[in-house]
Amino acid sequence: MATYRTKTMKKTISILAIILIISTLVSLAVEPPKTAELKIKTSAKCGMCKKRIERDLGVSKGIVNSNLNLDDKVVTITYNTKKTSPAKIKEVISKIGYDADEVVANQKSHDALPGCCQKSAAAHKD
Ligand SMILES: [Cu+2]
Repeated sequence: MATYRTKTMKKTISILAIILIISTLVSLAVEPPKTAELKIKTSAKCGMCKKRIERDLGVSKGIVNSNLNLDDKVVTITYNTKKTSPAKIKEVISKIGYDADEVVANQKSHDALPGCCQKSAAAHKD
């Protein structure tokens, strides 16, 4: 009788373990990717601005990838939606010293940029 009970328990435990493993695998497979893409218009002027913005975004929480197009000054950002948000990202760009859509550049950071990178500078690429 005792052996029978032990066997049944072992069976129950292994069935429960299998159910647990399967449900974990299913939930992992169903989870949608946590990244989204975002385009932000900036006040970047040149290649230095591009490098500066991409570098600083690169070390910011939740940013997976960023690429600034110098033709239209739009930075395309891939970010982790669980770790950051469009509002936070715009705030980061403002703190680097650049306008980010409706968020105006942090004045102190902007004024600390090289002259050719400031908003009053004439348009140029390098
Ligand atoms: Cu610049």
